[in-house]
This record gives sequence, structure tokens and C-alpha cells, in this order.
Amino acid sequence: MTDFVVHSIPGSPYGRAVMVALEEKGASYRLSPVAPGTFRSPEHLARHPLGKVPVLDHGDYRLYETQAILRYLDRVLPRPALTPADPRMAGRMDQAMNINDCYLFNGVSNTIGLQRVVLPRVMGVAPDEAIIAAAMPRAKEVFAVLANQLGQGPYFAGDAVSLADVMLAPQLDFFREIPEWEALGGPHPRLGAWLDRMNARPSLVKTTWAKVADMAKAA
Ligand SMILES: N[C@@H](CCC(=O)N[C@@H](CS)C(=O)NCC(=O)O)C(=O)O
Repeated sequence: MTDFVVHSIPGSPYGRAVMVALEEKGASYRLSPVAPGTFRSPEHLARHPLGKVPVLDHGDYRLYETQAILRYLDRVLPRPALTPADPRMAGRMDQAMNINDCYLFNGVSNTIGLQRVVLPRVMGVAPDEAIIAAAMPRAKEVFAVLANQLGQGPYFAGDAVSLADVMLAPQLDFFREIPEWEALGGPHPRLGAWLDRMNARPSLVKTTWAKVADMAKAA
């Protein structure tokens, strides 16, 4: 039986984070693809009143906003825990999740990632190099902040994978194969090593853009 339904689209780093969490928990779920161009349809606005993905259905319970979904999943599926027991480490996890939303997605992913990866791949549109260039100073700052938080550790909030890693890996994965990686990730080899470690996890392997596109076709 499918316990969870994820409304999302292939290529959404937020949608992928939810699927990564479900995979880490060994939970049964299915993707319900949201058709491009229908985010502001009455049908989707009934799921998410601001017209975003992902949205999670768990039986008759519906939840939107990725941080809320991830924390909900960690409460209803407590093993393996994806929140550190130590309050100080849990604080670090929350800090990294907010950096993801407020500074990485807003200003970096939604400019550089959108222009360099999403628009060319989804719409066949050439990237706007001026938008990318203008976003680079902020992107360098955010990458340095993330690398500083990672420090010498294996993960963002202690010795085990947490919701912070689950959120950040899909987002940073967008930058791995683009020319800007050299300037953004190059100065921070430990960040690149962390991303390689995350990308080797079955939860990430099973939720690549191509794998989620296959799920969407099969739905
Ligand atoms: N704050 C939201 C952000 C979700 C978000 O921005 N999702 C993107 C896809 S990665 C989206 O729905 N974009 C469609 C749009 O903005 O019209 C969350 O945490 O779930």
C-alpha cells in the first residue's frame, strides 16, 4: 500500500528533498506529477494556495511547504531519525535549512540554477548570462557560509545525515555540473566531497531528475 503521495515535478529540488526523506525512511510513496503550466490552476491551488510544489498527502492529511513536510515525516516516521537529539545540533540543522530557503534558493538557485539548468533543459531557452553574472557575488557568499557551517564535519548537523543534508543536497546538486561550480564549489573541496557522499546514497540515486521523470511517466 502507498502511504504517501508527493505532488511535484521532475527537477524540483524541493520535491526531491521530500522524496529523499521518504527514501531514507524506507517509506512507500508515489509521485503525483503536477503538469507544467498548471501551478495556478484551481486544482493545484486547492493543494497549495500559493501554487508551489511539493505537496504531501498522508491519508486524509495534506501538507505543503518543504520544511514543514520534512519535519512532519521525521515525526510520523521516527526511524532513522533525521533530527539530531542534541538541541545544539538540531539548532545547526534548522539554521542550515533556513540558509537553504532564504539565501540559497532565493537569489542563487532561482537565478543561476534557473538560468543555467532549468530553462535550457525544460524550455530550450538560452540562459541569460547577465542574470547569472549578477548573482555570482551573492552565490559565492552563500557557498562560503555553507562550507563554513559544514566545517570539518561529515554532515551539516553532526555525525549523521539530518534534514539539513536532505534539503541541501538536491539544491546544491544543480550546481555540480555547471561551469560556475569551479568558482562556487572549487574553493570549498569539503563541500564537494560532502555532495559526492550524499549523491552516493540510495535515496539520492533513486530521485535524480531522470528517475523522477520516469516516475512521472509511469504515474
Ligand atoms: N517555500 C516552498 C518553495 C517551493 C518552490 O519554490 N517550489 C518551486 C519548484 S522547486 C515551485 O513550485 N515553483 C513554481 C512557481 O514558482 O511557480 C517550499 O519550501 O516548499
